[in-house]
Amino acid sequence: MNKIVWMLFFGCITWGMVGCSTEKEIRTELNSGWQFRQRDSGTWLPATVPGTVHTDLLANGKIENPFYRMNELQLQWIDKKDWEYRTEFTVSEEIGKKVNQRITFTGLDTYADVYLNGEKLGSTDNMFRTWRFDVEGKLKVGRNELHIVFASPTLKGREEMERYGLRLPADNDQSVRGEMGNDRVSVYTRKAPYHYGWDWGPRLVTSGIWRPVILEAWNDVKVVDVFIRQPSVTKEKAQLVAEVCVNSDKQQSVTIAIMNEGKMLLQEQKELRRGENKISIPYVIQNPRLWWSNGLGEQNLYNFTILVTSEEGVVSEKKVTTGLRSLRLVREKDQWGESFGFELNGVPVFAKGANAIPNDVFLPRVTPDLYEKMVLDAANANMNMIRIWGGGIYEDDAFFEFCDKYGIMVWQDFMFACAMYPGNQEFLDNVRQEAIDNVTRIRNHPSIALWCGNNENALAWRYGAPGGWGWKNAFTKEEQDTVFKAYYTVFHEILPQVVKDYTDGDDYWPSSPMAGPEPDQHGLDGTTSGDQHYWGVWHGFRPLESFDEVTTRFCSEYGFQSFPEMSTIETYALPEDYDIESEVMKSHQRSYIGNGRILDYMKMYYWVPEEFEQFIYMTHVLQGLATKMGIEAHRRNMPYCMGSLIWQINDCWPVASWSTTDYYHKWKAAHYMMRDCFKEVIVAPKWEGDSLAIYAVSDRQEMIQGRLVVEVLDFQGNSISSVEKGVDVTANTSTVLWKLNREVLLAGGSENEVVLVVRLQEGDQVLDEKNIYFVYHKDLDLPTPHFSVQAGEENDEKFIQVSSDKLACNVMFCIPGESAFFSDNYIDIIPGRNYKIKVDTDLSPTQIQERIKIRYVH
Ligand code: BMA
Repeated sequence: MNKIVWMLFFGCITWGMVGCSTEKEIRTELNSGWQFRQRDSGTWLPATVPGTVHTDLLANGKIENPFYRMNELQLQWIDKKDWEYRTEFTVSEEIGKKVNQRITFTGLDTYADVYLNGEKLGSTDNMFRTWRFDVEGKLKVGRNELHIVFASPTLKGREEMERYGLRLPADNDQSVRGEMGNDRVSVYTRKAPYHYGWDWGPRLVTSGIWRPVILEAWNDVKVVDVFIRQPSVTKEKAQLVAEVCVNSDKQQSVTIAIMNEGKMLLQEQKELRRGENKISIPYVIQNPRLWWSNGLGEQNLYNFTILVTSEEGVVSEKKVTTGLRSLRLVREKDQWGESFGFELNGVPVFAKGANAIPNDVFLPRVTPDLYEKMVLDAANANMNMIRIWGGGIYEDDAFFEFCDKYGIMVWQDFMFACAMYPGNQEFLDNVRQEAIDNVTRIRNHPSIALWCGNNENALAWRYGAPGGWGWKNAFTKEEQDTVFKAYYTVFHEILPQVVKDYTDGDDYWPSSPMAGPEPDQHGLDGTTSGDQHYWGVWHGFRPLESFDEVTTRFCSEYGFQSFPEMSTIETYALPEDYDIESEVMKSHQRSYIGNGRILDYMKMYYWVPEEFEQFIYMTHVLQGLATKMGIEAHRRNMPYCMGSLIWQINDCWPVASWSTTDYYHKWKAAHYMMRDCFKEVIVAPKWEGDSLAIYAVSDRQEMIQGRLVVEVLDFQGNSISSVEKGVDVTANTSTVLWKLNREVLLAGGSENEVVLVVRLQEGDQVLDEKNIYFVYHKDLDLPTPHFSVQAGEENDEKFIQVSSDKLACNVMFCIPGESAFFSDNYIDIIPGRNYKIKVDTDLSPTQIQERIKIRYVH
């Protein structure tokens, strides 16, 4: 064994024992001992890093809970002030001896001056960027002080606006609430747009050190980055290229090794130059274990380690976890226009999923556990895709790790939404660097499916054509050209170039929605090509049935609001506020049409209960119905339509919104219904004139030979008519299995007093079952049911067994004051059947039995 190989061998043993900490590199976080205060005034108070000014003020008892009642309004002064943070830390002799020393701020929100031991390291102006400062000669062995001064983001934003000279549109910026008059300053600052308010979000414009601070020290070699490119991946062979970026202080010879789970894949000797070295190392993995999305197969991951060994032993290393797959957006001309769908390892995948916003307005509160909960909520609802929407943030690494783990593909927007942005060189350079930082950070995740320029900017501007949101009217022709030039530069030049240069040929889509990137398609919502945000339901007040009338190749947004459940309302409102028109409830409803829309749709399909809690429950039922109708319409329309992403899976505070799980990640009715409608195989019956058309939609790769059973029951559970037949369910598409005549099915029964049960079976296994009605619920003669509920426990699992003497619709179970999770909820209960539902709770069966509460549609 020659010397280098020996060292490598030794390095690997060390790695096996202590988690591959090389002796040479030191990395430590500087997140403790921080204090903060309003700039130049008051006493220093303890601060949490990562954190925000708002959460630090809250922790010190200086402000009330911003989410409670209307406290938000009292807190608008915070973003008009400057704030400062400081900490002391000790540097060891060992660090002091290193040639290279660097402090990295992985997230500063936003305008900050950074000082080390009184000396200015630099200024920052983008919360999405990573800020690295070389501190050799400034860092001392012993005591050091970091001091960061944050300028008011809103006042600085106003300065930037004035400097730019054009007042750009930003419809969701709640400037008046923020005591900024009509100064919508959000777009001039590279900071999460939703901090300035949205139609589901408060206006709480934070400042702070929102991601960790890291001190690194090393001697002459450091692996700065590794990107595992995947030029070709099939089930026989993965051809990979490790793009390794190594910094070296001198010209020297090193060995670079790639290991997989402790096993050496290859090693190569390389000559390093002084400075940055970009090294490409091709390698092959035979018969790779491919990465699949949820429902299609396993989420196999590979843990690669890149080790650099010099004369001195292992000097630097980096670990990369990735999955091997080929994943692309397919846009091909077809008989209808142009397709828009994802293909994973050669399989066309219908994208089932949701849009996501940040999980909190105060971002550092989003722990890895919360990310896992959110991604699991998606996976457990049979989703395979999440769109990270452009008004939030580029999420933490943890989010992407969980997406990799649970098979959730990510549609990643860049952070621009519902606005136009400046085009001065400084801004453009800032955006370019932001894109490089984030693309580089997350590009190894196999879950990344698409990069998208922005949310709805093109649609809203609709350059060179009528329509849009009327923004152009505020500008002269010359100004319009300036605004559009800035748009074009960012979304058609800078961002696609970064995606091209820094990824492995990943797909880029300039804006969501759009019919196509060509100039004549600019800003058109796609129907025969591209993607679509279908807001005819809700914003357009069209009936829920219109989901079926409008064609879409990929529905990247649609949704329907509801209130959060009662236990969540109780966290922000008092009983005296329990009226949706009260000031407090209204301030937790940010859609200006929200309450009215909910009421109008409720009257269309149900009726409006007088009692507050029953009304809140009915909003869930209504949202569930809309969600079901949307998903079924999209899936029925497969393969014309290849995606259905609901707006939105989560909330950033407790609020009435389109979310299917609320701020506390509680499942609303819509989330349960989504789980059912996103199953691998569904029946999706639909009235078409006088017939019931029974569709089956299958994501399975093989044909299913099944049995379809259709039964009409009265509300006491008696059979009125029943038919069945053998059916072939075609693989990976939608098929009409049967068309049945309405009158024949009714067999003389009353349409207001019957339920139709459609069941698809494979052998004895029920693949799916749906209840549908001949008329809207508001026209049903619903009886008063009497329930029997028995709680029990089996193998440490609690459950309830429920039955009813008469039909009951959308039966909801809850245990007030407990966060019990019911495996099924909001279900129709058919008389004569017994429903066994698991209950995740610490309560005993007796306590469940005593405290369970039931609601149903009446
Ligand atoms: C969509 C989103 C958001 C908004 C939602 C509901 O188009 O992109 O801007 O919250 O509509 O209005």
